[in-house]
Amino acid sequence: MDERAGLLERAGDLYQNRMVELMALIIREGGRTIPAALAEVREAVDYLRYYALRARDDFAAPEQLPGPTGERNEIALHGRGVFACISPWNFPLAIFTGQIAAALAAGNAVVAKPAEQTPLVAAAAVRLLHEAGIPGDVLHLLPGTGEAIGAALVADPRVAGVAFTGSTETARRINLDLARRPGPIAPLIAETGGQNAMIVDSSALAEQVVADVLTSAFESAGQRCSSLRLLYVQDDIADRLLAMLAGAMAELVVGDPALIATDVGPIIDATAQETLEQHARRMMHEGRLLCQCPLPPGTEHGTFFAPRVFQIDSAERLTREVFGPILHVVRWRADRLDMVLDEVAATGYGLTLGIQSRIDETVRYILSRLHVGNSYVNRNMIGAVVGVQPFGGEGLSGTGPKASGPRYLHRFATERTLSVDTTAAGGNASLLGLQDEA
Ligand code: UN1
Repeated sequence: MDERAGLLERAGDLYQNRMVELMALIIREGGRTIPAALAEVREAVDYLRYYALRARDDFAAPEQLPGPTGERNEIALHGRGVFACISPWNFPLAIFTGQIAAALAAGNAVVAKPAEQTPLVAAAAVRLLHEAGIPGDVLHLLPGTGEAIGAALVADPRVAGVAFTGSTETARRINLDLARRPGPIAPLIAETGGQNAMIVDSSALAEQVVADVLTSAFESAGQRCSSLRLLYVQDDIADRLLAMLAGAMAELVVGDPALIATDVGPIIDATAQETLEQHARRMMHEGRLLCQCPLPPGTEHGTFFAPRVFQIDSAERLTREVFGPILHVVRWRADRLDMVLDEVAATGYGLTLGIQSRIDETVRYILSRLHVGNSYVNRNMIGAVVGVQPFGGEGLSGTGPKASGPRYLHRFATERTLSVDTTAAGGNASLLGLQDEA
């Protein structure tokens, strides 16, 4: 496995050397802003290096296990076979690369199906992985639609496992298709959506909350599964905080992501834009528009959507994840924190959570009540760092284990145990370590 790790590290160096070219593609095809594209290339490099490191640590040699005298036991990790990696358009390089790097590091071959919207970024990435020395028959790029290519891949009994990042509905469909097909029982590693909340009490520092809300809700035009969707503000500070938020939003620049001044780029495509428009129309009836960013000249072409904030009475108004720059605000009374927590829990998702409070007891209480994959206290709630903030949710938000966490690679692998009687005739103690060569 050391050889694989070396190739992944070399790919990391190649990505780094081609940073500008990759960024240009991410901006052009994925609509990401310059800082987001930069962060994405760096994240992809981090995945390559992190999984290489984990493979060296966990996969290099079998682990010897304790047992009675005269007997030796060991356990080793092996690749499962061919992994299908099905990735989203919202991190066309980082998540695409992360899934592939993990599957390869664990000893698998990979068929990678990128999102239909971002095949060029994927092709550039696969070219660099091949250039780094990953053989062509070990890593295949298979662009196409989910309905045709994704479904065919999942249905194929030669596929030994699936890594998927995308919607909860699609993850369910993949799970069903895997269950129905003949062949091996294949694991599904799914990272899906969220209905992510930030809970703000009256002890929070309003200036900090506003900055963190802007980043969490509107960076990447809200098109991250980690993005903030539901802001719960304690009544006592809500008027002041929401006025400050409206002021800050008036300064957000929506436009061409290739311009350094742009804060919020476009929506990925016209279908996604229309879904947001529809949701906004419904919110105009069911909630109250608190503020909306101006759309500057030039944005009438393309798929731009003005970031906006609606006040609603309850999270129950949100029937599904709204993937874009729409923030929902719910005000809560100081004696009703439990109602807030029940409401957030009732969404069934558990991806990211923000807590803004300077009261440790409140923070601890909220954390004890909600079951969420990534919680962030007194900071923004996006941009999990590889190896530092392993990422992924529970419930409707995903299966785990967490991407860039210490146990991720293990799910891509199978375990084999070998037991040898070292006192038996012939003394075959030399068999131990045999799995090294497998
Ligand atoms: C996604 O948006 O599909 O922490 C997941 C973050 C990113 C989210 C990636 N790791 O913002």
